[in-house]
Amino acid sequence: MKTMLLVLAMLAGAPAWAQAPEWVKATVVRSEPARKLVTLDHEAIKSLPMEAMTMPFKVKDAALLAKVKAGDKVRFRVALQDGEPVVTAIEAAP
Ligand SMILES: [Cu+2]
Repeated sequence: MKTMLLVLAMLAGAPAWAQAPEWVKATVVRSEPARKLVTLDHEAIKSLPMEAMTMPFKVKDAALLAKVKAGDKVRFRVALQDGEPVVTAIEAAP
């Protein structure tokens, strides 16, 4: 029982990014792995929320940008970290 309560307490305290956020469609405008930045022309992001726009995003890891380049149609996941949107996943649109 103690273990169960501990698990529940951990789940309740889990940060927002632990819940898989939605995939959002976008077109890559500029990819800058050296700066851990990617500029995306993105659709509306319900989870933030944010309307469709073109803007630069920080990426969690520069390696995420290894397979994307300007002009690519992609889908990505974004989460708030310290109140700032950060791309946590990005891949070619299916
Ligand atoms: Cu935006």
